[in-house]
Formats: sequence, structure tokens, C-alpha cells
Amino acid sequence: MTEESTPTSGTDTTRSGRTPTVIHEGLPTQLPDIDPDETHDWLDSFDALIDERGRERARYVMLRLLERAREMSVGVPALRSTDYINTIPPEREPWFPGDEEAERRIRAFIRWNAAVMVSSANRKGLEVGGHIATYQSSASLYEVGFNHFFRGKDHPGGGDQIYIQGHASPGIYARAFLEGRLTEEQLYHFRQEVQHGPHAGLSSYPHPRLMPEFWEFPTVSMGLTGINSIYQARFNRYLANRGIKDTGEQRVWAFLGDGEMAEPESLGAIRIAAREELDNLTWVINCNLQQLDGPVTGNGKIIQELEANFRGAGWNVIKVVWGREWDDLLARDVDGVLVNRMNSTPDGAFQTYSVESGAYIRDSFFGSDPRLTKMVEHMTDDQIRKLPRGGHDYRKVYAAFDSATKHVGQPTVILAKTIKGWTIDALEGKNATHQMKKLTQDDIKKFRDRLYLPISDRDLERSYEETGAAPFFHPGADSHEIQYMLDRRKQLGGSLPKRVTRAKSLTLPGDDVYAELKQGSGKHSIATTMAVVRLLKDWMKDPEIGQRIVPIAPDEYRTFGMDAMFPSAKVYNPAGQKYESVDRKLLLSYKESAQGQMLHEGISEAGAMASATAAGSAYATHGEHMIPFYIFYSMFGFQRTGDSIWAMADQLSRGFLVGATAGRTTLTGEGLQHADGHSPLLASTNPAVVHYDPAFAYEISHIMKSGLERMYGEDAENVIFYLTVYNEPVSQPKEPDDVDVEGILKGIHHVQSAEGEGPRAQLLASGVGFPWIQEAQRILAEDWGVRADTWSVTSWNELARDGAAAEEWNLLHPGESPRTPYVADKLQAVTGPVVAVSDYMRAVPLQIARWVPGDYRVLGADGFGFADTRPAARRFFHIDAQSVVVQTLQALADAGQISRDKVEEAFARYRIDDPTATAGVKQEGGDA
Ligand SMILES: Cc1ncc(C[n+]2csc(CCOP(=O)(O)OP(=O)(O)O)c2C)c(N)n1
Ligand SMILES: [Mg+2]
Repeated sequence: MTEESTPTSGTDTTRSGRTPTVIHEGLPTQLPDIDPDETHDWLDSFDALIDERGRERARYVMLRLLERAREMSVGVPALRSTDYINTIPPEREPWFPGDEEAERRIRAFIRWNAAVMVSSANRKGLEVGGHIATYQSSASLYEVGFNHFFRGKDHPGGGDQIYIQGHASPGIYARAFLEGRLTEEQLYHFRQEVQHGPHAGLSSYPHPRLMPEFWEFPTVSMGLTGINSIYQARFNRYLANRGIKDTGEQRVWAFLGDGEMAEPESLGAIRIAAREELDNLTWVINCNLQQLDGPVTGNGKIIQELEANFRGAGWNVIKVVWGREWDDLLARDVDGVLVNRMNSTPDGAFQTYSVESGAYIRDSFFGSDPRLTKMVEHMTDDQIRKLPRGGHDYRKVYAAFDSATKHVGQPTVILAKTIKGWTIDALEGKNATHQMKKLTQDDIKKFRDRLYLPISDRDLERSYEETGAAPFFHPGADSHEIQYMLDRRKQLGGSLPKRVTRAKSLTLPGDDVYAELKQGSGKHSIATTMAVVRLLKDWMKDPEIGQRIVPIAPDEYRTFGMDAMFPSAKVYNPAGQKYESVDRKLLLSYKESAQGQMLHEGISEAGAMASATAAGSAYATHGEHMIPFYIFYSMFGFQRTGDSIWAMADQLSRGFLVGATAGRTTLTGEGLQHADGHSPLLASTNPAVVHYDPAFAYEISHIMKSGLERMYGEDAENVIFYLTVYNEPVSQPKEPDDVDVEGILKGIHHVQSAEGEGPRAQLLASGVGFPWIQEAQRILAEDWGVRADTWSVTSWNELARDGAAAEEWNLLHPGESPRTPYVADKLQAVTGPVVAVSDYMRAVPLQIARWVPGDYRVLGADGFGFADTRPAARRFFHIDAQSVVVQTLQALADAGQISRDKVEEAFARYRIDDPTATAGVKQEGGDA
């Protein structure tokens, strides 16, 4: 059998050994009834059951039958949601291996320090904010993880990857303080990152860029944790499948808020995790039923809603709703009244119970049915009030984590019900709790009592007098608790969170690989997109970096001419290819493989960004340099996923982003929503992004080479290279012998001087705009006697940054001779007005206006794009060669170097105000 005719190029079954079916956990409905009499008998007996024993009993029997059917591998539809009780019944809870009492005290210390840290940061005169209630609701969730599950970086398997809810950071700092990783001083400096000197403060949230040895994953932009953690887990599998690293012992844990689940990025990719059977992924959703303003779904039940979503998507769902004190009541609930009450009580009511007295709960919750009232007769009001939620019951949480880590074939989500602000009376369950940052002395004394901390009133009061806040608490490095927690971490592979960079710099390809681009395109024309893809293909053949390149595209490989890579590099699919491909006989057939190199994300720019982020940070998260090469429809890059790129920068990820089909007028026919005339501006706002807008293939060779050197060579920088490339075929010149590489990399280089006598002008253009100034140069010379020099601006953004940096340096070095911005230096000696143009809005070239000597005029494509030919669109925006000519003549007339008549004459001749003048002008290379 040839490879083309092999129906399955990966494994036959999925990772869990199951063959994927089209009907998820269901059964086909189009089955003829082969024995109607028998069917009737069954239905009759069910009716009789309802008549004789009632609906409740019938429901119970039905559920048991469903359960049995699944046990006997009879494919029946899964229930989308189950009763509002714990998924793991008490009898299936595992033995708890820890010292529960010591762990309770450790939690108390952490709770205390976390709250004191935030409260202290909000003392009068400081008031830098922070959050108390989030961590207080999730302390048990984290602590079970830290003491029993999370594997550290020294674990032989490489360690787990943990996404911590951004607003829970105080608890994580508080634990690090107990472990001796942070000082009391640093806790006092929470959210004061510069005023006490470098590294003396703590960042507000998990920000690897600000604390690169501590935080690993930025999480505070709600929603990104969800999608990024899924793609991280998937990327771990990709590394293993491709034989780059064994990640079998690494688990991704993601902690999320129940309010946060409303973000599209939270739930938007969950089916990918199920489809790829990511049982290396566990989500823990802290269901405190509240978000910032108040309840998440006061009238509904967020846990039930999420359960249905996740089950529907194919996840393993573990609900941890009730603490152990409820077990006894549930065991006595023979009529199902308690479960029924639990099922039908809305979240808003549960929130109210969290702040009400036992008598109120007895009356409102248990008073609705005499059988319920009787059930709690033996309990005091106080016992009723204290009936805990599952997410605060350490053993229930342990059971859930244990079960999640043993589950095979599906990702797991743990839905843990908690109370926001738990253990702090002043905060618990209040609608405003999220924003309550200050604790009064009275609040703090009650809190201390609830945690049984040995801090006297006197000590508290003195601390308030001296520092304006309560004191931190540390039981001493030799105490049993600290020894215990350190020992637990040692067993599990060291303290977390922690970020380490173990990857060695790569041996980068030599100059040969760049030779082809430097040759130019001869008689042909090629688009810059093609030039980039050509070089990428050659890079992928390199013995050192080839395997490390991770091509990523959201269903656009064909658009960018990368389908030629399908047969060789192959599309990654952990299940291989289980069908005979329609195009298997073609040379360029679509190939999927578990060892595939190309990440195909489906139509998900958000997913593609998440993959790029995971790949680009593998040098730290896995100690393996990987080189994401994410190519996308220009308009759907920075505009669509700007926040993800911001998070990628925070995560110190590196890699190439390629905005293909760039420009407001170059992608013909696609129109307003596709025509990108502003991405460079958006990119300029991200300090990690180095943007280039190359005009020529030879420029691309230097830029991409520099990208490799800066991101993967010696002293690698935490930057992201962003190239805008186009789909318009352009004649690519051969690289000049005296090529100005420094100029190309810094952002501007001189291309061609005009010969002859006459008024002079300087023409600047970037990207696809270069041919316009080249043509303008010719027209100016031939028709108007003006001698123009042409300059290729490879990066307006880098020139502007350099200008700003020079000014800042000058500000800070008043006594020294001032620095000159690069662009000012370059244009210092030139003559005549400077006219700039690009396929972007004016604001892009205007970024450098301050440093361009003399008269500087800018043309640009401001406004919405539309569908038409390139010549028509460029005439409409007044950015074509003729417009450049008129603009140059006008500048010369203003300077008194030519007569004003000439401007009017040119204007009339070219009709630059009239797009109809371009009707019939031919164009080459269609849309994408
Ligand atoms: C994208 C985004 N939008 C808004 C916010 C502001 N914000 C921070 S926390 C929060 C509420 C979080 O509620 P939830 O997810 O339930 O977490 P909890 O604190 O209740 O655990 C909001 C709206 C944000 N951080 N990110
Ligand atoms: Mg919440």
C-alpha cells in the first residue's frame, strides 16, 4: 500500500482507545422497532410504576436504568446535567493522605496574610487596591493543589503548568511568604512595583513580564485563561506526539471564576479540549455564585448551567457542591425532597443564605416542606448556618482533584461551590465584596478569632497604630506547619508558581538559506507573502531549527500559498487521518498526522493566538525553544485578538506573527471588514512587538534573520516579530551590493537617488507602497523635471520608538551631548521636501513627523476600505503614484521652488480627485 492509499496515517483509535463516533455519547434514533409487543410491555410497566409509586420513584428508577445502561456499555445519551449534589458520593471518596489539621492551620495563616496584605495596601495615603474576597473563597481549592497535586519544576516529569485566577494572587503571595520565598517587606510592597526600587514590590496580578521568576502565566484578562490553558494542554501533547519532549507527566491546571465563564474565550474552545481528549487538563471553576457587581445568575444556577455546557461539549464534570456535614442529611433524604429543594433553589437565594442566620435558613430553605423541616430538627440554628459548601471542604476537594487526575480520555472540570469572602464576616456573600479592600480593626479581630490565630488584641492595635494595618503572621520556619508545607512541596518537585528558563540558544541557519530572496524575482513578480513563505519553507529544512518551527494558521494556509506544505509537514491531528482523503491522488493532498507540524486551528484566531502563545513560551514552560510562525488575515490579527497578543507579550512569548493580505487597498475586492489600514498602529501600542512593513524580498531576508537572532540566539530578547506582507505581485529587485542592513533593521534605508539637475524631493514609502513612489520618481523626473530620491521605510514604528527613546535619553542626561534619532540622522543631509506614503492611514507615517527635518507631508488611506480594483482604491485615497507626484509638486511650490501653475496642471492631468479616471486600469493578483 502506498502512503496515499493508507486510510489511517495515525493510530486507529483515540488516546483512550475508543474509536471516535459521530454521535457523542448517544444512540442512533433511526432504528426500526423489531419487536413492538415487547416494547409495549416495557412502556406499560413504566406507566404502572408512575401510577403506583409516583413520579419521583419513576424518575429514580429511570436514572438507575440509565446508569446501568452506561455500566453495561449500552450507548444511551448522557444526561446534560445531574442533581445539584456532589458528583462523588461519600462512599467513593478516597482516603485523605494529608495532615488535615496542619493543613487547616496553614490555610488560616495564608488567608490571614493575604487579607492583611491587601488591607495594608489600602491604608490611608496608599490605597493601591487589590482583592480579598476571591482568594478567601478559593483557599481550599488552591491548598489541596499545593499540598497534594501540583508538581513543581524539579519533578522528573517536568512539572505542572498552573493558571491562577488573577484576583487570587494575594493568596499565592501569602503562601510564598510562609515558604520563605518572599519577605514581609515584599508583602508590604504589594502593588508598589517601582517606588521602593527594583524587585522590591509585588505585581498586582500574575504578570510574568513583571516577575519573570515567579509567575508563569498571565491570567487577569478574563477569558484568556480558559482558551490559553486548553491550547497549552494541546501544545503539550503536540510536543510529545512530535517527539520533541515527553510531556506525559505534565498536567495543566486552570483556575477560573464563575463570572469569568461568560467570556466567549472561556467556553469557546472547550470542544477542542474534548475532541483532542486532553485528559492532561483540569479546570477548577470557583463557583462562588458572584462576580464583581453581584450574583452571576441570581435567578439561575451557574453550576448546573456550566455542567450542561461542559457535558455537552464532552468533558468529565465533577461537581463539589456540599461539604461533608450535608452527607448525613442527604443519606436520610429518602423522598428526594432535599435534593429537589437543592435543585430548585436559585443562586440568589443561596447567596442570601450565606449571610443569613440559621433560623432564617431553617425557615426559608428547610421550612418549605415538613419532611425537610423534620430532617434538621436535631440541629441547632448555628449548625444549620454552618452547613458548609463543597469548595470549602478540604476532603471533598481532594476527592475531586484525585478523581480528575485519574480520569482518562477527557478533560475534567471541577465545579466547586464556595462563598465569596468566606471566613471574613464583613465580606462573606456581600454583593460589594469583590471591591472591599479594607478591613477595620473590628473586622480583623473577628477574622483572627475565626481562624484561631494567636495574635493578641494589643499586638493588633499596636500594629494598626504603627503601620495603619494588621501585622503579618508567620509561625516560624521551624514550626510544624512550615516544615510540613515545605516537605509537601519538596515531595512534589519544589515551590510554585515558578518560572524557569532552561532552553539553550539555538544554532541558527547560515547565510545560504537567505540567498534566494536576495536574488530578487528576475522577470517575474512575487508578492511579499510569497517571499516570506519561501523562506519559511527553507527554514523548515534546517536541521536545527526546522523541527522547532510551529506553523499556525486559522484555516488560511491555502490563502497564503502554504498548502504546498501539507504533504510534507502535515497538519497536526492527534488521531492521525482516519479517512481516505478526497485529494489523496493529488500531489498536494491534505495530510493529517499525529506527527504533523502544522497547527490548523479551524477558524479561530483566538485559538491560533493561544497556540502561538504556548509555542512561543515553550523555551520557559518546557525548556525547549519552539518558533511559532502564525500567519493570519491581517485584519483579524491585532484588531481581533489584540488582548491575546498583549497577554502573549506578558507571558514573554517569542515568535513570528505575519499579517498577510495587509494594507487598505491591496487586498482587492474584500472590502470594509477585510481592508487593513491600521494594524501597524495597533501593533505600535504593544511594547514587545517589533513591526516591519517590508517592500522587498531582500529586506525580508534580513528582517527574518534578525528575528531569529534576537529571539532565539545569544542573549535572546522577549520580543515578538510582526511582519505585514501583501498579496500583490511586485517585481523584486536583487539586493544591492552596498545594502544598508542596519538601515533595514532600524527602519529606513535609501534605495535610489535621482540623477540630474532640478528641484529635489525625498519620497518615503513602506511595504506595497514602494512601487508607487518609484513610479512617482519616474514621472517627476520625466514630466516635471523634479529629482526625487526614494527611501524604503521598513518600520515606521521602530523609527518612532527610536525617536522617542532618544528624546527620553536626552531628558535624563541634561549635561551630555544629545542623541539624534536615527531617522533624523538619515535624512539630515538630504534636500527638498519629504513626502511619505503607505497603504495605511496617515497616522502610521506621521509617527515620525517630529524627527523628519524640513517639510514633511504624508499621504494615507484614512477611512473605511471598500471593494474595487487597487488602482481605483488608491486613487480614491490619493495614495497612488500620481497623487504622490501632485503632493510633491505642491510641497515644492510652497517652498517657492516651482511655480504654482505646475501643481494645477498636474492636478488636472492626473485627476487625482477622480477614481473613475482609473476605470479599466489592469491589476495583477486577485483577492485572498
Ligand atoms: C476582560 C476583563 N473584563 C473585566 C475584568 C474586571 N474584573 C475583574 S474580576 C471581575 C469579576 C470576576 O468574577 P468571577 O470570575 O466570578 O471571579 P471571583 O472573583 O468571583 O472568583 C471582573 C469583572 C477583567 N479583569 N477582565
Ligand atoms: Mg465568582
